[in-house]
Formats: sequence, C-alpha cells, structure tokens
Amino acid sequence: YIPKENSQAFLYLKRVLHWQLTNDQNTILVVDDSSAARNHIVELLKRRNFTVVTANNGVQALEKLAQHKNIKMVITDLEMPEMDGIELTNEIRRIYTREQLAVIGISGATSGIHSARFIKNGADDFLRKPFCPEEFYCRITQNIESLNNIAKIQHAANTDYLTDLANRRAFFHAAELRIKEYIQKKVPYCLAMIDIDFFKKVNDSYGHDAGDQVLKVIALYMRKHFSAGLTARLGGEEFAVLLHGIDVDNLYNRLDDFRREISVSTIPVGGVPISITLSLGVIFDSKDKFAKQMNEADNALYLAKENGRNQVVI
Ligand code: GH3
Ligand code: MG
Ligand code: MG
Ligand code: MG
Ligand code: MG
Repeated sequence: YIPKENSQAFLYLKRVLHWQLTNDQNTILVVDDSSAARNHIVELLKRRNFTVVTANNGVQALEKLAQHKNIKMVITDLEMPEMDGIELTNEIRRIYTREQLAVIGISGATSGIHSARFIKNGADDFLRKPFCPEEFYCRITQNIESLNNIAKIQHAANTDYLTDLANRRAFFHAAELRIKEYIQKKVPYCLAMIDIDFFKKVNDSYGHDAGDQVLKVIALYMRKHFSAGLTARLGGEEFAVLLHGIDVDNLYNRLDDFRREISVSTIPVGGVPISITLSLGVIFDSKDKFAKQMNEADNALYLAKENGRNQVVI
C-alpha cells in the first residue's frame, strides 16, 4: 500500500525512511526477562537498522546504561526479577532527563493501570503486549523524533547564529559550572571579556556584511587558539573565553598571544584586507559569584579601552 502523495501517511513514511538512514546512531536498550519477548523486539529493531543492547532485568539495565553512553531509548518490560520496569523507570529518571533518554514501558497486562503507572513514574510511552509491528514502529519513531527535535531546539537555544560559538546563555550556564569545579580542584583559571576595537568603523567603512564576516573570522580564530577553553559570543562585537591552565603567567600569555595574533593578521573580506585589534579584560582565580566575576572582567575591559585599546588588562 502506497499512501497518496503529501498525505499525512505519506509524510510519515518519508520520515520513517529518513530516520532509518540514521537509526544506526540511535542505540536502544531492550529490557525483558523473557528471552522470546526480548528477541522479538530486538528482531523488529534490527530490521529498522537500530543498534540494540539487551538486559534481563532492571539492575542489569542500569549497568548497560552506564556502559553505553549513546543509548537514546529504553524499552522495558513490567514484571521482571530483581528490579521491575517501574522501579527501573524511577531509577532512570533519577539519573537521566527526558531530553537525554526516552523510556517506553511494555506489559502484557490488559488493565490500563499499568500504562498509567509507567507514565506517572517517568516513562514517555507505553505498549501493550501483544502489539502489531506497525504500532511498535510508530511509537519508536515518534519518540526518537521527539528526542532529536529537542536536541535541535537546545542547540539553537545555546548557539550564536552568526558565529556558531556558544551564546551568552550557554556561556553563563557552562562557565559557572566549570568555575565551581576549578575552584574546588584548585585549578588555575581565567575569565576574559574580549571586545573588538572601533568595530563601528569596520561597519561604516566596509559595510555591515563585511562586519559580519569579521565577526565570523574572529570566532574561528578563537576556536583555534582556545580549543581547550570555553568560547562564546556574548553579543554584538563582544566575546568571552574561560581558560584553565598551569598558572597565571601561562594563562596571561595565551590571552596576550591571541591579542597579538589578531593585531598582526589581516582578515580578507571580499578581497579587501581588514586589520583589527582587540581589548581584553581578565580576572584570574576569583572566588566571587560568577556575575561579579563577569562584572570585574568588564571593568578591566573598560580600562583596556581607556588605556588605548589593543591590550590585555588584569
Ligand atoms: P570600542 O573600541 O569602544 O569598543 O568601539 P566600537 O566601535 O567597537 O564599539 P561600539 O559599542 O561603539 O560599536 C559596536 C558596533 O558593533 C556597533 C554595531 O553596529 C556593531 N555590531 C554589533 N553587532 C553586530 C553584528 O552582528 N554585525 C555587525 N556587522 N555589526 C555589529
Ligand atoms: Mg516479564
Ligand atoms: Mg561599546
Ligand atoms: Mg568594540
Ligand atoms: Mg562592545
């Protein structure tokens, strides 16, 4: 049966075929104490190109989850020895969010109470045994698609559209966490705000598109130069980097090397070589609240501008 072109069923088929091509990147964990039931599900998943891992009960399932970091979905039976499907779902939700991992409960019981219990305990969906393959595939596809959509939305929410660097939101979130860790582990670190000098002149002289191109190239330089650090575009022509290293001198030198590298390079835009310089405001190993640290870096940046730009101020 071939559905009519552009009907919903046709579009569904198209989506299934699309996912089928990428399903090998989606690992699914199948948990059931009955080997016959397990093999049946594994067989269905393999036909659709999924990578499959199996477990006989909840305890084993948690071990498999810890071993295989790329598992996207767990399909679990209800009644199993040692740890049943409900307990397993509960444990999973203590460790993994719904964005990280989908859980689909399966049970042969005819009463609707089991589907409600699975969902209340953190499952995303439920299938009643025996199920027809078509329903099984629909539910799997729907849940995988939903996970992939969330991943896309999260990426868009955390990425600067122009430069593809982390955006302000992502930087504030990730930098705060990393700094806590650096302080706890006594790892030397620095937080730097980087602002392009007289960027308005670039726009005025060469046009806004050329300005955009310069921002993109600066982002590439940052990525390359600070590959082990956390880099971001905070907005406009303002960037930030969080670095960790051996000591303050080493961190300072890496920042100043970057400043110098940019000041001696020319960025070709539409055949015209554009020269720019950067001002940096930096704080080292501060134990202040993150917002305060950003503030102090910003104050240092202001001083760098005051003192004549193209320099790093601590
Ligand atoms: P200063 O050395 O004091 O930082 O001078 P400046 O000209 O760099 O700073 P100012 O804050 O006066 O101007 C920043 C300019 O950056 C103004 C704005 O048009 C430009 N800008 C902000 N975001 C973008 C963008 O996404 N693309 C382009 N092309 N320009 C941008
Ligand atoms: Mg069972
Ligand atoms: Mg400004
Ligand atoms: Mg500027
Ligand atoms: Mg600025």
